[in-house]
Amino acid sequence: MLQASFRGIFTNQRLISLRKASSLSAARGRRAPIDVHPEVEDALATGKPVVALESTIITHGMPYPTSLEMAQSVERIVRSTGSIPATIAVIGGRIKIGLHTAELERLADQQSNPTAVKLSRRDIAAAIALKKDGGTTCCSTLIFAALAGIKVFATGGLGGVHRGGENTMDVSADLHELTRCPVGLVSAGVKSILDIRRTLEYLVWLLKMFEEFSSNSFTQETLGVPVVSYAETHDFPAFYSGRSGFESPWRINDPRTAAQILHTHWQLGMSNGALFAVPIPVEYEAVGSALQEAVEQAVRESEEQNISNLGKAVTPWLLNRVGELTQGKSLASNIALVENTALVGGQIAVEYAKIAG
Ligand code: PSU
Ligand code: MN
Repeated sequence: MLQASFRGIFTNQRLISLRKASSLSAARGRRAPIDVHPEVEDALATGKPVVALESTIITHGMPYPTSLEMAQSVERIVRSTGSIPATIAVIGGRIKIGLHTAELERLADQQSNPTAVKLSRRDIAAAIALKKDGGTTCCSTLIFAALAGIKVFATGGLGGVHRGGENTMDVSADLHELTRCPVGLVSAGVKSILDIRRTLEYLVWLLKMFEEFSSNSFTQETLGVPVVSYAETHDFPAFYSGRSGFESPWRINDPRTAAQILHTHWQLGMSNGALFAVPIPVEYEAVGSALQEAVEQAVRESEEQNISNLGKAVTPWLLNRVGELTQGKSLASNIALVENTALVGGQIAVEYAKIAG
């Protein structure tokens, strides 16, 4: 009865937009320190496509000023698809959903202002209370995108299970966050510094690791995150190269189908996210194997120097070392793959907005 009268008052569309707004307005009601860029606010209120972008790649993933140029170019690419970019970060202890130019510059210029921290879920509250600047990882970008009602997020590489993760227990909080946040994450797979097989097992086939204890192996119990290769084949991409040798359970190759997967997933009330893995553009494939050799060397060095025990410093150290070993070639590939996921993310957000209305 109550539901019927609700239907009478609100159209389905208005109900959906009310629901979208609710967690953000509830957080604002609790006076949480969140600023939404006016352009993003307008897009969210009127159902226009929005793409969330992370900022650890700006503060800790690339050297300045390349980091700034990459961030600006990625925003331009998102715009070229008809979507609105929302780069997410923490500035002076306030969460920013969409950055003004000066904020983006302040965040990127870690040479004159080397204060920004790398923010995962565990760091958010302390960094805000201490009024820090921070780059959001995939994990914290997922949290804030979900809070704002942004449905698509584009980045380079998702975190995952580190090499030797079975001993160090270093598993990025990015993975678990995908089980909590209803956001479609578009990436070039996971960074090749990681253990891709175990990362996929963790996301999709958790029980496969314990096969001897289970007769029905990985079909029953999983973290339940849909992993979809956005490509010609099922191959799960390996960041600098399009193929890791491991397969995703699903494959598609167009934004409309990606949007339909997301829409169906949430229509059914499933509240987790999904991962669309987009291979690096084919012209970068040739340098991919040389880069992978540098990755292997950097990982070996990190083990010899006990860097692999340093928690959140491991990823920036490895990315920087791979950059040194390849004289910047890894940086060019990294930019190309991020720009490519921004393009695909923008296209998916446009299609999603059409379906979800
Ligand atoms: N991929 C990149 N550069 C980066 C990262 C990924 O090319 O800087 C960042 C992302 O923000 C990702 C994070 O969420 O590294 C994972 O770090 P950790 O393993 O500490 O969770
Ligand atoms: Mn890590």
